[in-house]
Amino acid sequence: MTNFHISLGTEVADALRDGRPVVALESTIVSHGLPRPDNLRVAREIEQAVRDAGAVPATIGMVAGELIVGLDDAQLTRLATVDGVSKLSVRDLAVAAATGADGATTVAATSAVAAAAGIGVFATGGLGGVHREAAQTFDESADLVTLARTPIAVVCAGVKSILDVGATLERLETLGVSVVGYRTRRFPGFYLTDAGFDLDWSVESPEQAADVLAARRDQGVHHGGLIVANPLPVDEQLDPALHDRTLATGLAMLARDGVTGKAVTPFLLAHFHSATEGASLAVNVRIILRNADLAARIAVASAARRTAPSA
Ligand code: PSU
Ligand code: MN
Repeated sequence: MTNFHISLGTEVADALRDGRPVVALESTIVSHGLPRPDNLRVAREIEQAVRDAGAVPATIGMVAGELIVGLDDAQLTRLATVDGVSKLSVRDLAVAAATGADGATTVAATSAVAAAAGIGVFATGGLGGVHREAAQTFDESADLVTLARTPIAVVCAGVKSILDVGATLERLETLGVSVVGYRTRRFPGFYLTDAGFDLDWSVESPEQAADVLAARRDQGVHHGGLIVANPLPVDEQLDPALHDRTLATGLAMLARDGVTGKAVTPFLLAHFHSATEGASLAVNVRIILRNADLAARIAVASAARRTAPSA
């Protein structure tokens, strides 16, 4: 595991020292994934959802080159509101630190930093993955290779439906990343409840997810992530017809405007938010809040197992 120079927020430091449950949260969804001014309000709501379920939120990001686990409200506000916040994947962390940048961490960077800080559970919206056209563009999110080597449980609503979901699942298999559905054997597609692919495994409760984490420790699994795929209920998903139309126009705009690289995901998310007149934003927020709640419950169950005298 990488040794990052990390500043811990006070509350997070206390919780980790005492073995209390902590949930890592990413900042890219705040700075690049959600539109202003909703993003700051939602960032605070995500933290509150973690607290309501009994865990301590640790939102991760970089402020003036300092890598922080557990941003305080002023730091969170800065990443949500100032211009020029960089989107930081793992490879960017050192460069951004050395140049004193403000940056928001992706799933990849958040996972790596959280694991290094000793946090075992992380909540996000949707993972990055293999992009459509990846056979030509080679565009595959660093989220995948990072999860192959990082011991963390990521609660997400599958991968964003803007991706090639089947190819992403194949890559996760190759990379040895465990995938379990939460109360489902169908892989969710972020805005959509069901992305159209079966899963081999599911867990039925936060306690069972904690059992999986405990079994990994017992088996000496010190690298490799666990994806807990938590779908939206069908009646809360984005209307599939609206979704498909919006995706088609978004992909056409990508090609027309020549958008590539790390700009692709923020571009498509922003297109969804404007083209659906806020419908996708409401769905996106629901996804993240539900995942924060589930991640906190898993962290609570996991902490209880670690502190309980063994039977
Ligand atoms: N999930 C969301 N909104 C987002 C992202 C995920 O609901 O903005 C971000 C995450 O930070 C993820 C990143 O790691 O998109 C993937 O970007 P890329 O495809 O460039 O790797
Ligand atoms: Mn990419």
